[in-house]
Amino acid sequence: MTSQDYIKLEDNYGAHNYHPLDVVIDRGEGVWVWDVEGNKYLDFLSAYSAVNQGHCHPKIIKALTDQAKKLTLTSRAFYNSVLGEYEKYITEYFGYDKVLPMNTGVEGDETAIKLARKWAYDVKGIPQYKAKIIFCEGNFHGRTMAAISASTDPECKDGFGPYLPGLDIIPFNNLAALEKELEDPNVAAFLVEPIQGEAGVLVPDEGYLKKAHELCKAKNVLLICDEVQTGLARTGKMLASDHENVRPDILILGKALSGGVIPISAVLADNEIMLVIKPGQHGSTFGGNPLAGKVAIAALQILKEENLVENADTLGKYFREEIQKVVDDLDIIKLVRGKGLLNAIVIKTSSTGKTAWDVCVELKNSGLLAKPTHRDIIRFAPPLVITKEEIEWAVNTIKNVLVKFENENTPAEEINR
Ligand code: IF1
Repeated sequence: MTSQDYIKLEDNYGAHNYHPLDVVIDRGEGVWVWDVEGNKYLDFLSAYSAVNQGHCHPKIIKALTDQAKKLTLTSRAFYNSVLGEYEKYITEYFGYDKVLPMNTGVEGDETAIKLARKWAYDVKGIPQYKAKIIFCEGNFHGRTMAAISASTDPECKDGFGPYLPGLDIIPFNNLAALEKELEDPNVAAFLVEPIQGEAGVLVPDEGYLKKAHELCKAKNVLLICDEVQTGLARTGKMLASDHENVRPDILILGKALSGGVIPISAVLADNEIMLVIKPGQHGSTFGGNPLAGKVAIAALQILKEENLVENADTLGKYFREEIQKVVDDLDIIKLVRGKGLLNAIVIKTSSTGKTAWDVCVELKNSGLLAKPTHRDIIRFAPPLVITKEEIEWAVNTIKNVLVKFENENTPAEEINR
């Protein structure tokens, strides 16, 4: 079968809820993937930062296969011989009293919302069902009804109402708006991505998260950080909130918690918050399964053993410096921004007629896989095990594609000058 055959299969039998690039990936190892024709690509998306440790990391695959032969799932109706070990490991790793294990990222967000509401009634004393949670414009927390109710992106949201009440929206990176919203005594929590991923890798002003946390503390409001995308070494710190020495009251992790192997998410908090949820009030068939426990421990160990925080920091700075030179040289690209190895460029679509999609198609043809977000933004997020040489290759590839587009789009009279 050729790539076109596989694409046709998906088109015929799968729901049309995605519009992928025309590449059919068959195999992955570290930062590289191969399509069904055997062409090799550098993965510059990492499954939206799930594959921070690289594709099929041998240590994670060993943890997975060893445990898979022994025990995969018990449900939480019984204890299992891995969960406690994992819970001890992850809580000590991040310095929280307790963890609540789930599967997908959005389940982590749902769990945090439920925790915050329950805490609001049981501990803070907000009148029953009056609790509010503040979100930011441009947020992305997943696809469930709660997450899309909080969304301001019409593409994610429109057509799916009625929406969940009790969610307030304020502009991102705006402390005055937060302060005003916090005047309402019924606010339970502020749920925020330290860097907005889907919005196009928007890095807020320095001090924003720190000050936001202080404002929340003063009003006895919980700070919930969604670090599903920004966490686990991606931005050059273990957590993006570490850049400001902020310790969220509730921390949500996902994606790279499994190194992209199986869906694993986690919500971390201290006893005062976590213990408001009692038996029967929340859970999941697969959450806390022994396979996930072993995989997550391996995935977390790798981040430290392979110095992925430092690598993301160093190579991220290098990447932005090099791409900044391209920004200075070319008209077609407006800017580069990001932290660590979570970066984005903004393409000037108006002047060229080319969209971020066109650039990604050309990058793919040059052996680099990246994904546009919105019309004019391309996210660059390679696995964190990437080397300097591979980053250099990527910079050159990106540069060559942009130069080609710039030249194609230069009007004739300009060339004559
Ligand atoms: C899709 C973006 C990335 C997330 C944050 C929770 C979740 C996500 C901060 C939910 C998920 C993914 C899901 C994917 C596209 C995507 C994405 F483009 F939308 F912004 F990563 F960059 N919090 N993000 O970023 O996690 O339930 O999916 O495990 O198509 O939905 P999930």
